[in-house]
Amino acid sequence: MQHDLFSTNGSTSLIPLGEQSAILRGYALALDQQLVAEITAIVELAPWRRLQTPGGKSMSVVTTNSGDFGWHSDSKGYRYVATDPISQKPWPKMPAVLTDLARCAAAELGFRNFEADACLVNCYKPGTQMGLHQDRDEHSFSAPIVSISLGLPARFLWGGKVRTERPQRIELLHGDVVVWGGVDRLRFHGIAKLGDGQHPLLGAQRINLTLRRAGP
Ligand SMILES: O=C(O)CCC(=O)C(=O)O
Repeated sequence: MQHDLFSTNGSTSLIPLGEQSAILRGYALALDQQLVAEITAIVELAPWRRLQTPGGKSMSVVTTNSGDFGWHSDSKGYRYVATDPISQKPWPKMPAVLTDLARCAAAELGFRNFEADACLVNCYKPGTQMGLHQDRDEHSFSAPIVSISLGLPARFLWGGKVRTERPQRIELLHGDVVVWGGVDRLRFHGIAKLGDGQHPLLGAQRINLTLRRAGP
């Protein structure tokens, strides 16, 4: 039972979102300092950048990546790339703590043997947001998405399979992990405008890590 590693304090509860999706409340809490140290190391090698949408708009959040593939957006479209377009080097290696955490969290929802090969790291400052979207740039949709929240609380927008379905708004807290896959894999989701605040570990920001299987 490797996933006991991540819920040793017994504080994790599973809040269902859909048939094959849930919030694992506090699942990553015991690892928060280690995760922040890994993010700091990633950002040293692949600094935060503000991506442009294919239509030329600046994204609200700043991002970076770790793993075999990194999510990128510019005038050529949304896609995964194997090298950082700024440094022309491979993205920083995915830390084992992230692949292990993602595998264990996915298994909690019944998605066995999830091997993430991409981790998109998003940094939100108060006033920034992420609009409703689907994660659909991956090679296949058979693997789930595992999303880790750190820092300031945020309202997660959890929509349906069509953009027009009104999303639920659910609070995500420092240390929460959201998993969605299977019939819920293409649900629209986003983050409402982040409120002001100061988090003891991260200050006035929220960092989100989404672990995906981007390649075959
Ligand atoms: O910040 C979040 O919790 C969600 C991030 C997200 O939807 C994405 O990176 O596709």
